Amino acid sequence: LSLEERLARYVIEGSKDGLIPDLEKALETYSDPLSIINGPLMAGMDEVGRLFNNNQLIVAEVLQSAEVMKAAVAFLEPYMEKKEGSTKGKVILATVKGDVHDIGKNLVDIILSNNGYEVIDLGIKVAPQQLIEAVREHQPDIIGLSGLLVKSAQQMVVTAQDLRQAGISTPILVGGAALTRKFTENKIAPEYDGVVLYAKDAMDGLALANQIQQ
Ligand code: B1M
Repeated sequence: LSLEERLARYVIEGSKDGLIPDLEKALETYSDPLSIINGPLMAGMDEVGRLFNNNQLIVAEVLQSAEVMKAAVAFLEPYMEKKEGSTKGKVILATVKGDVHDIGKNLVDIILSNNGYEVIDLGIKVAPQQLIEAVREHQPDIIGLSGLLVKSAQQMVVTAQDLRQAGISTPILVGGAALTRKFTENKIAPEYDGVVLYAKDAMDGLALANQIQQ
């Protein structure tokens, strides 16, 4: 198997045997750590999603795949480009109520933190009320919401409504596999008084955060 295929395999098989040496090799051949994540590791995760959908994997196996992805991200994180200096703004991050998927959110956390943002991560399954309290306490410049389940897209609409009712209009950045730009523009944004932007991946999230903070 090629290095690329092996990296995808670790995620698909949920095995860490040989992962770190291969990641070390990949650091020499790929242009940057993020392209290792976005390339072979994500390809592996997509295959996991496909197999899971076809009932060829069970939740426990998908959990192991997630562990491999997390271990890979943790290993690669120190090699990612970091911009030191003044803080560009404060971001509150959360995976919405009812959703436990956090790999994408954690990636967004790393990318934003490495690029001058102060990130407050509220974790997973964050109910609107918890978010509202955190916004009042921390006064962020941006609220970042992640969700991967179809029901999470609807939960984002509810969250936007609850934030509006609480008098909050801080710009919201949304992302996650269940969302689209269209859904964001047509269903979430009309329920909110502030800006709502859709990010297709973590780097897009950074670009949009920079746009908001200009
Ligand atoms: Co689940 N899961 N899962 N899962 N899981 C999906 C999402 C699913 C599509 C798989 C499938 O069936 N094909 C499916 C959803 C179906 C649907 O709603 N339409 C699904 C399901 C059904 C479930 C359960 C219901 C299964 C069950 O229990 N029967 C259950 C739900 C539990 C719950 O949330 N209440 C469940 C559980 C799990 C595990 C716990 C086993 C595990 C998660 C572990 C963890 O996160 N700690 C898991 C996993 C790993 C997946 C898949 C395979 C991979 C997700 C992932 O980590 N991708 C996933 C299938 C898939 O997506 N292909 C699937 C890698 C990650 C880097 O990508 O999070 O998309 P992602 O982030 C991207 C972008 O979306 C974006 O940036 C990242 C890339 O740079 N992004 C943002 C994300 N958030 C952002 C926020 C931003 C900006 C960008 O700004 C704020």
